[in-house]
Amino acid sequence: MKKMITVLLTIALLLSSVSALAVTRDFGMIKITEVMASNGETLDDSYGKSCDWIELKNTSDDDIDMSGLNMSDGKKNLAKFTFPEGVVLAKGAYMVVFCADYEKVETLSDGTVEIHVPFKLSADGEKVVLSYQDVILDIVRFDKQTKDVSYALKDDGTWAYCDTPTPGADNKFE
Ligand SMILES: [Ca+2]
Ligand SMILES: [Ca+2]
Repeated sequence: MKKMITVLLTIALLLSSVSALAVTRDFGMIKITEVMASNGETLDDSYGKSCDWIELKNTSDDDIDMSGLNMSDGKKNLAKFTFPEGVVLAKGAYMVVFCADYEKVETLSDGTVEIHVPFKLSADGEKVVLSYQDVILDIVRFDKQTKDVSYALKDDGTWAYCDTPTPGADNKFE
């Protein structure tokens, strides 16, 4: 019986170390995939507000602990928002961040994490920047935006206006 318990404990320890390894902080694998700087009817936050939004994707094969990753709308102040402890983006998953001009990170009743960051996106064009410790990891520059048309990453790595926005899902061009 004692041996059995030891074996089970060993398996439990192995499993916990495996799952710990599966959460990385490989921020270079977090990509900006879609941006909307003039949101009218496309997407509301849980308060019913149509804030501008940024879509991120975890392109790695591991879940990523986002804590410490910075986000901004320019290069002068890279850390307008820093992801707090406890935000994990699952492998292959998308996250939509609302650009609301105030900071709030909360878990909704359905278990999803809703993030509002303290800056807005200008429909006249600006940037979205991901960084860690002053190193820029991903940056997207966009020009003038039209209401409810997103600016989205294509499979070939280029960006284009997209009139079929897909916040939180694979980009789609028609
Ligand atoms: Ca701005
Ligand atoms: Ca999308």
